[in-house]
Amino acid sequence: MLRIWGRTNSLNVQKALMALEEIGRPYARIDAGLAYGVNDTPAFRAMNPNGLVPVIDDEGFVLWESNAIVRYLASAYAPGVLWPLDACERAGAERWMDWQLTLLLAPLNAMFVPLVRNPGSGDPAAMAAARSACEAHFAMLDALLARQPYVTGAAFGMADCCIAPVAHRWLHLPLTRPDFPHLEGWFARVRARPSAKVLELPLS
Ligand SMILES: N[C@@H](CCC(=O)N[C@@H](CS)C(=O)NCC(=O)O)C(=O)O
Repeated sequence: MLRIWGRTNSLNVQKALMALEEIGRPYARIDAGLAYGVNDTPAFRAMNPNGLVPVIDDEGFVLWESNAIVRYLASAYAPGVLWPLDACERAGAERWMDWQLTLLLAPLNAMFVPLVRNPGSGDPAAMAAARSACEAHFAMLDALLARQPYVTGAAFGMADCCIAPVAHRWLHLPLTRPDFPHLEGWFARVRARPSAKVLELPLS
């Protein structure tokens, strides 16, 4: 059976869990990271030398990096469903996945950590800058979702698995947000999917 290592409150783990739920492949999850430890053991580092979650082991195929995991699961088990077969649609989806990792995540974390994980730990100026970066980034996503129903394209797909956990954090941070109706409409559609149960826990 496929195994996945990672604590459920990690957004990177949630991406992979969402993809697993979508493809319907049975899996066993092993708690790892932060209070659970495990990710600092030699056995774990033999799988992922970064010592980070998530990691999957699919019948001997070990893979780390959340977006790579989502791409693997989508292409191996859901071609034409999570994984767009059209090269342009697939590249368009991958662009938003890369954008999430390279541009969206850092400012989101710069707010999430001081607001939720280590309350009061943030520098106010850095938090203000992170907040305006997040607002600008989510405005881009809102504009995309005004033109198409899902981040992946016409149907729910791999990019939605990668961005939903980040949007979930943003939409539940204890702060006042600009009105992004298309983002919120998309998130409501995503949240109605059975796979979104992996997001249904308080931010921590
Ligand atoms: N780029 C990596 C980042 C992985 C990462 O930063 N994982 C965090 C959790 S979100 C982690 O393992 N932190 C250490 C810990 O939980 O102990 C990915 O997308 O998989």
